[in-house]
Amino acid sequence: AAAPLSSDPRTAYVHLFEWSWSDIAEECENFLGPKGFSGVQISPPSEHIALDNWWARYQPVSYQLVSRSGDRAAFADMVQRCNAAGVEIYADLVINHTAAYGDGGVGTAGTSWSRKHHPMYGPQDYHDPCVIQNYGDAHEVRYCQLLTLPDLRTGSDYVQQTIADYINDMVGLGVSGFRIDAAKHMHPDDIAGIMGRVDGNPYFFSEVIDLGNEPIKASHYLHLGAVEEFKYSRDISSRFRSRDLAALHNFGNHADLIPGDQAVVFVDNHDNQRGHGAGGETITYHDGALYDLANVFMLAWPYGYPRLMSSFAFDKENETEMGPPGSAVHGGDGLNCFGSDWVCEHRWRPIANMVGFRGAAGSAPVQNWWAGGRDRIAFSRGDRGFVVINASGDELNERLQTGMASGVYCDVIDSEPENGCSGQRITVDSSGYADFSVPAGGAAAIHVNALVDGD
Ligand code: QV4
Ligand code: CA
Repeated sequence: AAAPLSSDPRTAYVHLFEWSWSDIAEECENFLGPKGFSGVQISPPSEHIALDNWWARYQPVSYQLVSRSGDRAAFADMVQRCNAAGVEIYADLVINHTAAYGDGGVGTAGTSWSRKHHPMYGPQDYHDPCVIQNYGDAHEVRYCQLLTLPDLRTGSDYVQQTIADYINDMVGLGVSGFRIDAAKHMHPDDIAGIMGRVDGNPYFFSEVIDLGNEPIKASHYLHLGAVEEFKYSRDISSRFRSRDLAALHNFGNHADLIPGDQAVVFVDNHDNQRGHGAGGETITYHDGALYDLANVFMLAWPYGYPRLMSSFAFDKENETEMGPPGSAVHGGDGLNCFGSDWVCEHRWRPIANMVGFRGAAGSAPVQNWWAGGRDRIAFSRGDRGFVVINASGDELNERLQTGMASGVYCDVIDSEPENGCSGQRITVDSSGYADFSVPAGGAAAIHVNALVDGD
């Protein structure tokens, strides 16, 4: 049941990693809706092992909607309020396995569990034990355990129906889509069997880490919906790290990547920002302005459905397992972002305002491509918007063809168009040219919905 994205008005969504349901509800109303975000990926909502580490969320104990992020009532309230703000909720579905850590305990809803003994499952519902060692063996990847996580018999009618009941419970509450965690570790036919039991037509996207060197490919999952394109994450980081922007002129447009209308794209995710999953040279919030630039490019470029990462702060060397801060994001003193334990990358102005750019650009094609050396680029999206990215160490001063109608536009990287545009303004002349001064490591962007003064 693939919901095609090409004709949808979806712009970009944000993974509010480990945010509470009440914080997400407020963020939908106060920020995401007004700024034109189309969705939120939430942390896995089911009961999980009681452990402070973030990865506890990926060890389900039961399918009750009672987690560190909140209880069922808070979950239902979030979904309803986000939907009312025009923001879809995408739940992270951990269905390949159940809990392992400590071999038993009491979950976040108070459920006692032990290995392969849960309210909804018994030992008969799991594959025979073996541990994945060789990612070159597709059968092993699917029928053996990821780490020590007991591997569900996802081909069985009972397991498929139990998982579908969990999904349908959330669909009934208004959830619009689902990330299929560890999809690589389930046969596509098993996932299709689950989807065949699902109500409605939610938006599914599969996590299949395919960097081209394993037998299981992202393309094997495209008939099920969208797929997270990890090659995009790898390539955008390597281009921006090496300041090789001129090479981006055809980005995403080669046979190696999955079709853009089925690709979920991102600079970093909750795994590779901390060296789990496919990591390496991934650019993250730790990289500061370079992270802004990579996200500005992603949001301006017409390939895939962009997912922004919104992190909590951690020390890259010593805190990769650490769980979220105890404090709320929306506390008594207002928003607890910026310089706090919540990083809120999605609120960094260049990133946040480029979501509006993406909405304004719609399906307009890339035109007016300009490259000034390797590390400075600019392009338009038809006559809907124009962006300049300067990854060099020097200020950029250029007169460029924007492809846009004449007028005075707000530079949305520099200020808020909806608040009178206190920052830099860009004047496009009657032949489409404008003068740009862009600081070293900075960007500038204008679009049709940020017109201060038309002719
Ligand atoms: C450990 C040892 C074992 C040992 C065992 C003893 O590693 O060798 O035998 O303890 O109990 C956690 C711990 C891990 C622990 C395991 C079992 O980190 O050390 O085993 O639990 O208790 C997240 C984390 C994992 C975490 C897991 C479950 O990244 O570290 O494991 O949650 O809590 C591949 C997959 C891809 C996957 C990626 C990380 O193809 O699907 O690895 N990505 C997704 C999620 C990811 C999540 C999972 C899958 C699992 O994005 O966040 O893993 O649901 O590339
Ligand atoms: Ca499996």
